[in-house]
Amino acid sequence: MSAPRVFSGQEVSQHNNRQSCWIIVHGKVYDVTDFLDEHPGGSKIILKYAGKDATKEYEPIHPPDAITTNLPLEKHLGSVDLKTVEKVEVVITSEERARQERVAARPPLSEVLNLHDFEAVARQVMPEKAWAYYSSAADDEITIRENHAAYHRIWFRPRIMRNVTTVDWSTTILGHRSSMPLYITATALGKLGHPDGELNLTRAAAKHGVIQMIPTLASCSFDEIVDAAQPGQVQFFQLYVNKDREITKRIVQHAEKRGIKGLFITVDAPQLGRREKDMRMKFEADDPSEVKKAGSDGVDRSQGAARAISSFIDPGLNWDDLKWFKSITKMPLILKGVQCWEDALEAYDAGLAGVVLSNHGGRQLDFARSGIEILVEVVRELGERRGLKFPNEKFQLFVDGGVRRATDVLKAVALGATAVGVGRPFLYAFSSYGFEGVDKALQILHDEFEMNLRLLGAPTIKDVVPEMVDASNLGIHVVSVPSDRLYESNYESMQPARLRVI
Ligand code: 173
Repeated sequence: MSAPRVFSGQEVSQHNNRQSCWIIVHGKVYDVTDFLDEHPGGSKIILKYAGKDATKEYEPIHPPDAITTNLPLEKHLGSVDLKTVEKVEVVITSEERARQERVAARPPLSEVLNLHDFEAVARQVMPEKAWAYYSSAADDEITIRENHAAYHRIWFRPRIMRNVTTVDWSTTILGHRSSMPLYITATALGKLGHPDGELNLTRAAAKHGVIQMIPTLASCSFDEIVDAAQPGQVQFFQLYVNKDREITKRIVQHAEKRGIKGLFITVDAPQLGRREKDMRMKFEADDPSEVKKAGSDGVDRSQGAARAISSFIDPGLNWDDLKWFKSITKMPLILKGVQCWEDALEAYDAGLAGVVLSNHGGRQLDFARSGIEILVEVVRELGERRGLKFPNEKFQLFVDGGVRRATDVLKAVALGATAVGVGRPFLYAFSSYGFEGVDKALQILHDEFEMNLRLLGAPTIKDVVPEMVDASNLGIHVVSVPSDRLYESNYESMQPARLRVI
């Protein structure tokens, strides 16, 4: 084999058009001419970087190996002498300057008192597109709000005169110790919020003894995230099932080999939901002539970042596939995105290790019910039909969506959940403050658990029992509740279509 070629920036820059399109990513030169029309995000964005260094644009939305696994080897042309590459001119707009000023004016972490605060800061300091992507939810965004609001329909029945000198909120999840009944759930594209992406979560999870669920669509590679873990640190893996089952098999078996302790198969996203806040953002960011050309580059670019990169997900996934999953891995299998007792029962009967009662953070089917509401019916029906008691070691119930306080977690635990997944608040924490933000978010939760266990009269998590909550209103969707001012002031109104500035 001949030694890889080293190009000069000048040479690469000649290939700056549709007929011959080379790009530089992480110091390597790729010929993407034939790939232009296959790029899930459309050809236009690649052509913008034709002949140039695309690393900055590429990094947040692609796992590092995306090019190497998708582009035939003969298109890997060699490397480039980076000293000779002209820097891509970054135009700092007045909006960006204003944003950077807001970043500098972030409150110190000592003034961040709760998880809502991270959201309030993130909304102001994150780049607009990243904020739109993380915060968006399906259609009219009714379910995302319901996820949080549902917790308002559950009230406590605390016990008094119990010795709560010492309280302990640690537990076990799928047999693994966790310092609290909570895990960091999978969320895609971490580098949109911070250059270290998901590694912020790995490091904070290690420090606090909580479990991180690694997403299929992380910005960091799977191996980077596993490598960043401390010896003995437990990680789960969230799987989007690829239409090509050989790829799925490779991913799953690799995860198992790397020591992943639970496989959470996402079952609520055969097609990605419409996140209009995200879509509108992408649309507005392009130049006005784009309106006429939408779709002309082979991809409907108005669909937002997530849809563009999700076309590999298999909508054909069905119950018959579970046998196959069992044949390729010994990891415990959990379905993530179960939304009624009938499917929870089917998962139990299929011998799975558990289910996550979830509507994907309100990002999929609008008017899907909250996980906490589904929990109550699952506990009731699986109790009646299979004699199960929850929390249950053999078949564990998890809930995610809308959790902002330890009291939310304790409500779910009282109602039978083993643990609760938290996603966006940690994204907002690292987008605003990096690792220290996630560290602080977890410390806030520890403090909230300690106080709330005392006030509930529950020395340990096992003492948080169904009798400690009144969930009788949970299924009634229209009840008057005191408004949640922190949450409501962060929650952004959706925008209708606007006239263009000509
Ligand atoms: O909710 C999401 O945004 C999500 O799960 C996803 C799916 C595919 C690509 C990117 C994100």
